[in-house]
Amino acid sequence: MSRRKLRLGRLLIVALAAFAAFGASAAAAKAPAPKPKIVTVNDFYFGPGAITVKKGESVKWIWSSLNTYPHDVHLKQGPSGLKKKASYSTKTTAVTKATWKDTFTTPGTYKFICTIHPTEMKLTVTVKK
Ligand SMILES: [Cu+2]
Repeated sequence: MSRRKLRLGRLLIVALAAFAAFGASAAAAKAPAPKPKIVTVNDFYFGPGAITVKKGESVKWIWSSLNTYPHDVHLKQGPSGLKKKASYSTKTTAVTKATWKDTFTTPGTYKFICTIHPTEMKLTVTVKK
C-alpha cells in the first residue's frame, strides 16, 4: 500500500470517529424527557389556575404541605375524542404529601375541579398540538 493511501485511510478513520462522536452526543441531548409542569393543590385553589402545555408533555400536581383540608383533582370536561377520561382524575383525596402526574396526548382544553370544593378550585389545562 502506498503512503498516500495509508494517509487517506487514517484521515477517513479520524473523520468517521468524529462523525460518530457528534452523532452520539446529538442523540444524548435529545434523550431527557421534558420536565413536567407543576401545579400546586392548595386550600382552596390550584396554583396556577390555568396552564398551557405541548402535546406529549406532563403535568405534576403537588399537594401543599400547608393544607388543612382534603382535595382531589377531577377532570370535569375534556376535549372531544379524549380516550380514558377517567384516568385524568385522582382516585383518592389527600390533605398533604400527595403527588400525581399525567401526560397529555390529546390537544384541547381540559377543565379540572376539586370535587370537594368545585366552585373554588378550578384549573384549565390547554394542550397545544
Ligand atoms: Cu379541594
